[in-house]
Amino acid sequence: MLIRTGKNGPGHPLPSEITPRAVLEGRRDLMKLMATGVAGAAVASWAVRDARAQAAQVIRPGKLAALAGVRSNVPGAITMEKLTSYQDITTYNNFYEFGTEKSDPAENAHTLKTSPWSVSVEGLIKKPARYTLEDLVKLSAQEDRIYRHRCVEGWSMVIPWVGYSLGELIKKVEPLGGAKYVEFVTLDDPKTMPGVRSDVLDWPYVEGLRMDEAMHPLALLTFGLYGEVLPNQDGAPVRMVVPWKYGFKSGKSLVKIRFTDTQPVTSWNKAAPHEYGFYSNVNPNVDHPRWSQATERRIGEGGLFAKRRKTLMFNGYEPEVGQLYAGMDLRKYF
Ligand SMILES: Nc1nc2c(c(=O)[nH]1)N[C@H]1C(S)=C(S)[C@@H](COP(=O)(O)O)O[C@H]1N2
Ligand SMILES: [Mo]
Repeated sequence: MLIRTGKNGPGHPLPSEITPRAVLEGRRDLMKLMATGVAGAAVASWAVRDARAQAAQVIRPGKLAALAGVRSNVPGAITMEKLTSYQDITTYNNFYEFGTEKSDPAENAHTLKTSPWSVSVEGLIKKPARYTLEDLVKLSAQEDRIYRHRCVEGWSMVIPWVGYSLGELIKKVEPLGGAKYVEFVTLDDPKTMPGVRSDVLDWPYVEGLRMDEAMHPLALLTFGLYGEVLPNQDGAPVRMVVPWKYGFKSGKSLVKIRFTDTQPVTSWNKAAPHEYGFYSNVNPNVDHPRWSQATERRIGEGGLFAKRRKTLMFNGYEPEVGQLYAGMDLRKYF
């Protein structure tokens, strides 16, 4: 985000073309998970079935029927806007551990080893534990959620995720009175992640939320998209999705969730404190020091001259999350 001079120009979409290798890797992971009985990671529902036809190459209807999931009952968790194509969601990524070009993660993330995987849940809680991915997947019922996704760079997508509210996990581990924040630490493995040898950021990539934000039902612990397990480039095997905040708040490939009494030191805030605040709520009224945040370009909508959309307060989730910030000066706490 700091350095934005992609070969297609900043934020310009790649040609809509499936990356065969990425698709194959995704399929293989799904099969692996199903073999270990963790089929819950991949669920689908009628809500996304039509749009999923776009990704027919990667989907085996027989398997998916057996995995039929549920839509969400969480208010705001489904938008009826047109879904961004599977191709765009899986070839236009930010995942600096695999390079800083939008096309790098789809090309490089096949080296990520997502099994075995575990997530350490620790800090100010009564029940610290290391969860295997399999246990984490089964901890609560998986839901389909269709969220808007707004990157701080000025582009957006609409993505059908699969997961459950992070709050379900938080309740299980019983936070202590002093727990005020949650820190998310993601994988830092120089052997499989070429990008962590660069010094664009201090690794590992760290993000954080205030406890009430983390407990909000829209904050999604995410295992899949488009009814498939997450492709590596989208943060396999487990990531956060916080739809009312800029995309960088949603850490990929999580290995640790830590409960703290002090505000976590987050990667982008540390790298450029005047540009990226801790809160980073989507806010069209507070510009980035180097560009406006008032509008956005929806990936997949036309070419260079497609009309930009107005960015909505809290990315359109103000009815659901506005109360979390009542009385706060959102210019100061950007
Ligand atoms: N570990 C890690 N997580 C990350 C990032 C990253 O570079 N590393 N990029 C963030 C940014 S800037 C965005 S916009 C989203 C992109 O998610 P997507 O590629 O699935 O759309 O991931 C976020 N999570
Ligand atoms: Mo982003």
